[in-house]
Amino acid sequence: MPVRPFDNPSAPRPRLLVVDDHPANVQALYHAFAADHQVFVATSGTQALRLVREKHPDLVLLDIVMPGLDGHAVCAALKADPETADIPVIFVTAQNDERAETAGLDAGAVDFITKPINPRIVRARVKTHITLKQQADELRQLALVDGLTGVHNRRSFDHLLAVEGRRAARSGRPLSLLMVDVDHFKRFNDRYGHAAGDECLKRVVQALATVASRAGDLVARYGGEEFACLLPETGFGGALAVAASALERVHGLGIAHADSPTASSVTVSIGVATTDPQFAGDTAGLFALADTQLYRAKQAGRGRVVGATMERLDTLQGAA
Ligand code: GH3
Ligand code: MG
Ligand code: MG
Repeated sequence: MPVRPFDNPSAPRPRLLVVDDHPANVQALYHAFAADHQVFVATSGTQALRLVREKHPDLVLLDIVMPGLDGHAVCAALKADPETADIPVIFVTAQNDERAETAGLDAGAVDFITKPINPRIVRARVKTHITLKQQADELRQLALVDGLTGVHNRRSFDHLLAVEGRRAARSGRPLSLLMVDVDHFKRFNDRYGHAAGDECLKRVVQALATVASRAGDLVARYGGEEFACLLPETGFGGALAVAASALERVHGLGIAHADSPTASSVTVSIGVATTDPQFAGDTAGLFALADTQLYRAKQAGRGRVVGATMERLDTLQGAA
């Protein structure tokens, strides 16, 4: 179980943004947190939005009544932007009525504190909400990362494939997918044991990450001993080159596999698929094509790359 950030002296100090147009209020909050938080200060709504994007605070303490952009508007803007929507906002305001409180919570605030502030109460509430935020971040992260190899898991891959598919359809740029499967891995486990098998998978992933290393490239564990490399803005030739490097890198690891009929050390088979210029975001089609190529690579003797590009839609028209 990871150490809770507040109990860990080496963890970075939580980052707090204090927003209030009155210097006296800013000072009171600053003093309540300066000892064990990194505190940023904004005196207007516009400045607050800019600082959130620059400083990525863990929590925002937000005054409601301010000239110009008020607290409700700032909170709504933060919640409308996926980049900032998860940052907890606590309203700090002199208004002590239920209507204001409800409106604040409706705007997406997690809590409400009234002025004049009681430093101990504000500190306790802030601590609670930062801890909750950090725990939620950790869970989100765990849900997307493969525990053994540290790369994207299948769930994360499915999501990113859809995102990149839409991007490729919009931009008209190609998108390539490599499906990589370790050859005769059952026999590897049978001979060397499951722990050695796990170690082998980790090293294979490292080799894949080395070759699929351009900005935007991603490696995922699709399942068991099967991996995916998604290569945005990469055409068929480039994808085949990456696949050839991956083949070589894995073989170059020199992990002994005495029971493999393919080679004396661990090999992979790779299926490559690339979209065509008319790609309409059919990521299921791209995936199926890569999977078929992987199957063909296995059938053709393993330890090799087989690839294909998606057929142009117009070549299918009139076929019936
Ligand atoms: P092929 O060349 O046709 O791919 O043969 P294969 O033996 O690799 O394929 P098969 O699908 O028959 O077996 C896959 C094996 O991978 C079976 C399973 O025990 C092993 N495996 C799957 N996940 C893990 C894992 O996380 N750790 C270890 N050590 N082994 C795993
Ligand atoms: Mg296999
Ligand atoms: Mg397999």
